[in-house]
Amino acid sequence: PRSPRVAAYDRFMEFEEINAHVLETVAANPDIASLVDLGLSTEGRELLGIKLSNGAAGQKSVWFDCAIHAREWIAPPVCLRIIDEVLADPALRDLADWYILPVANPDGYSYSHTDERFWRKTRRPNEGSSCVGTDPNRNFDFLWDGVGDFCSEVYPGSSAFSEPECGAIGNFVSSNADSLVLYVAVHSYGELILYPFGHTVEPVPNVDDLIAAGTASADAIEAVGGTRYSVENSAAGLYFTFGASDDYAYGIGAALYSYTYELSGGGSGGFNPPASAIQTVVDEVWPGLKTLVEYSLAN
Ligand code: ING
Ligand code: ZN
Repeated sequence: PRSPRVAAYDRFMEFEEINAHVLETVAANPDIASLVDLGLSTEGRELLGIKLSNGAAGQKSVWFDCAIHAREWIAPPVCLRIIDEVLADPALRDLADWYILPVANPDGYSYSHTDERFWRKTRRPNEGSSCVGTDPNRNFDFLWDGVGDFCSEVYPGSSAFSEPECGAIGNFVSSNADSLVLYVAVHSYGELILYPFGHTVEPVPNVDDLIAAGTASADAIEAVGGTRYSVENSAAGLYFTFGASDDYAYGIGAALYSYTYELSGGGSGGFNPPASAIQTVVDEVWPGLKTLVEYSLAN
């Protein structure tokens, strides 16, 4: 069985359409797909993930989330492409159980469609300030750093996991630590494959495996159309951070393989590629993610 329609890659779907697609996909593939209801966002939107499985007990698992940053519209199509591919290929489901959350910050994502195209944060109001929102990728409960200005684009929140969207992912990751092998957060932009940690350039214990898997993934991406992603420690490759989601998944010992993918950019400022770029990005990144899954499960 297949989804009644595969996802659209010719336009940026709004949140409601993506969630409808997830529900439709689950309904049409009851033997393979199930809904992972992670609860509600601050404004009451449903955090709907999807599980794709061969149904066997004791399988390893892999996780992907997209668009935890609102404006990074190129990310959800990558999550939807994963769903399409894993639905179509039973061998992928024999590798692991796949968990995919196409829109991790639905309030911000919706706001970026209706009000402010380049909105990044969540939409929870900050008490005592007119500046709204928290940077969800500074809000995870691993070395959370509480210093920050409400109005900053990287405001870490009033406490670790103050944002229900982050708490929901954190709760899933920590409660599935026994089976989870790979955690991937899909962002844009930069053509980077980032591995932990964000707070230090000191190599983590399995840094050689993280680099080897990341490099195999980058090679698979490059093989499609020549785009070269570079594999870097997040602190060295970008900037120092605390409370990022991949650092959480790695730092609490849940996923030995943990990454942030920064997809290709486009448009003014980089966060605004045209819809015509979607197909190319998903076509090149899918083989990279498949390779990453294969590597992390084999090593
Ligand atoms: N970049 C990430 C950010 O949250 C990142 C980069 C990832 C930093 C992981 C630290 C850890 O700032 C974007 N584009 O959001
Ligand atoms: Zn981001």
